[in-house]
Amino acid sequence: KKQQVVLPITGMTCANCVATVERNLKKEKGVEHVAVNLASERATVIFDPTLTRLDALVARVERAGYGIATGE
Ligand code: 9UX
Repeated sequence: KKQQVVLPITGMTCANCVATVERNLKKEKGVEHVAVNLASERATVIFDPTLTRLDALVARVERAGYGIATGE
């Protein structure tokens, strides 16, 4: 069963930022679809939970230089 998460991303200010976040999330094994929206500052990710997990997706975003918003 596929799993979908919506990650609130911080630090994205331009279209290149969006592309960077997308590219890095797509590198993760098991990631099947990524849609990053600049206006809403959210990344929607569909992935196979037998191949990866939320922590790994968060780590990808952080390693790319962006953050995950908390407590919104
Ligand atoms: Mo353009 Mo996005 O310099 O960091 S890539 S703002």
